Amino acid sequence: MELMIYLDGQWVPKSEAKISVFDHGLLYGDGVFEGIRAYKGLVFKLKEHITRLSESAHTLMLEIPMTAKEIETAIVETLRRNKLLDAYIRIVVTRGPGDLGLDPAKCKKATVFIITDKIVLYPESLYKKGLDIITVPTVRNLPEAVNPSIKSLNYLNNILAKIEAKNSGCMEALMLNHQGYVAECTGDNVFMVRAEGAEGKPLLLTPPTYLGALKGITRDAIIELSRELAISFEERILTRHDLYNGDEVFLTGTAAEIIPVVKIDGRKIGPGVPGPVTARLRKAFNALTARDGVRYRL
Ligand code: PXG
Repeated sequence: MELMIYLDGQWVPKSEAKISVFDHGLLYGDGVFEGIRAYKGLVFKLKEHITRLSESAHTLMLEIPMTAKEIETAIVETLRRNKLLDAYIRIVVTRGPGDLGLDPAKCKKATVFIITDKIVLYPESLYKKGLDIITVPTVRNLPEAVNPSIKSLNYLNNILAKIEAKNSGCMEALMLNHQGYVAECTGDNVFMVRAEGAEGKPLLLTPPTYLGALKGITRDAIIELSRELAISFEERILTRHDLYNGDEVFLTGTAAEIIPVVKIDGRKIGPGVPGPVTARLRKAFNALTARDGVRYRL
């Protein structure tokens, strides 16, 4: 059976799911999106993703022609039609078809589509071995320009960083902000763990998102889980030096979930193997995705 795609209120086979070449999502990257996951019939953090989609659209003054409830129903129905219990969900809202000028006022109606499919970002072996990442020259977008908190269709900043990492033989890029502080990776937030204080208890750290990062929903989930597991947590401005000298580093994102990092710019992180705090958080995250979410049946 061909994959069914939700497109502007209807479900159409993948081969027929087409949008106009005049759509400003394509002409200008004018639009917003979300990447969501379903685990065994539970859509993880669906409300949070819809809220972020609405907030991104609000900032762009892009009117989504659906209510939050309608979006939720359309997502679940797309999963059902494709008989998917475990899936990666992509919802995209573009400015819609207009003319060749960039004025969004010429676009009369937003285009909405939903794809439900599978995604494999990194091979399973890398979750056991850990990633080797590299800092790239392209800095993360300035919040004063295109704020990284907007999950827009304009991903060239991240794509340039990804190209630079791959040119250097790494699968992922560490992006700094314009001041040289750690921002995030191309599709993931960054965390580190280090022993601090007299007792040397592990402290979990991640940079504040105002430095130039997406407010990741996986990031929020990890912060929530650190509380449950009584792991101390702090948002802190971080440099590359801080990361190099961490005991553990890991990345979080809907697609990648929790993936350990064992090398940055040639520097081994801790002993150079995935660490125990990362392992505990990964386990807790897997348990969370197995119990928490919007339930649906096929
Ligand atoms: N930073 C950026 C720039 C992202 O794009 C994250 C952080 C993590 O956010 P969440 O809310 O997912 O924890 C993202 C999300 C892909 C893909 O196709 C990328 C993301 C999500 C889904 C798919 O590479 N990035």
